[in-house]
Amino acid sequence: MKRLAPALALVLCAAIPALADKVATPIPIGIAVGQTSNVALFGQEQVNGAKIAEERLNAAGGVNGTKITLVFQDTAGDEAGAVNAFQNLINRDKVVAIIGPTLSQQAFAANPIAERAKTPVVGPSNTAKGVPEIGEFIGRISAPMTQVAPYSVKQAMKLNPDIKRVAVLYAQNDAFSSSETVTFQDAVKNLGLETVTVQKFQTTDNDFTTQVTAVLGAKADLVIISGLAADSGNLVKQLRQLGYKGLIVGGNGLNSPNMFPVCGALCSDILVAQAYSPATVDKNPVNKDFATAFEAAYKKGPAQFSAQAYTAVQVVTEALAKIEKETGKKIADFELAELREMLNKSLRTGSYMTPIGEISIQPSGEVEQKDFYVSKIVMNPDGKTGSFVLVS
Ligand code: LEU
Repeated sequence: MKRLAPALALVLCAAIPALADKVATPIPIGIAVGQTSNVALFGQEQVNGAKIAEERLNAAGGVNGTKITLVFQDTAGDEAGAVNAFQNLINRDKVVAIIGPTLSQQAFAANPIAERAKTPVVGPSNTAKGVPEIGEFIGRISAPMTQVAPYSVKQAMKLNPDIKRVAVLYAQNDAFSSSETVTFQDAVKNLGLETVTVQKFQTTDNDFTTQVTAVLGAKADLVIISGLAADSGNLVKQLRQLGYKGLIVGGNGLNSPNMFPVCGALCSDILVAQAYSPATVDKNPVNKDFATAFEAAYKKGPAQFSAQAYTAVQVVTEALAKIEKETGKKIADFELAELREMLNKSLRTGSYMTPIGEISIQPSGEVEQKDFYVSKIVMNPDGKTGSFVLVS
């Protein structure tokens, strides 16, 4: 008996922390986005949107009277940063779910950690093919580019029916950009256009002379770019400075007003397909509430990455409320591990009315979204500020 005691104590000690892992209140939801590095051009917008969600949802009662609290962990711009943020949120901050990371490139590295820890992930901006397939606990509310991208090419053809020759450029060191370019190249083919050159670059590049020379040499009348904000902004700038006059279609990485200071006045007229439009406020009261609160807080209208971050927080909060309704038990009375599993299932049931319209998350983790838009960048005379103006 005496000899068994230490073993027993060991077993008990190991068991106690697990038992103690109840869900904390306010209910912690992890936000793992790029708050520093070049990716902060997107991450800042995500933080802004998520903070509005926290404030609005808590003002409306949170999860049936229990508040949520967002726990921010900066992923910076690379895979290691995302892995680190995920580990902290899962093990130290004991969040119920993680919203993030910003880039698909980071998702492929960090999401497997959440998958192993059976912690639900809701991607607020990952658009590459294959992200939900990372695992059972991986979902997203950002529609994949396979669904969104073709709209912008069709719109370019409407604006200039004479388009025939297309130059495609993409960041080859970025997972979403190399996934998105495949979608664009397929769309070009399916629409009967000809790809006259495919040019690669790196997200860290800032001199695009080689690529621009190739585009001009190939006599392209449409340019399609898949990259992140700083690189793509500089690429657009150099295309225009070296004399390219045709239409430009930008992918998801050009869908941010934070790119405006990079290409300045030369950002004008880029066409971008979007999964959010502030223009729906009249028929979508959730968007109206979000956009009004956003504008009051930041003195500017929300863009897509903010709206998607809000949506992700909203979806997690509503899925938590559904669990309470179904079980009659408060979230804080659940053990964390059990709650995380239930939350993952709850996220995938029913639909959500959000600022990006009505959406649902399929059992696979893929989002189902109805409405997409194409906008054109219009820069103001100051050459620094501008807006996305709806064209379809
Ligand atoms: N859609 C991109 C991706 O999946 C991220 C976005 C913030 C440009 O990596």
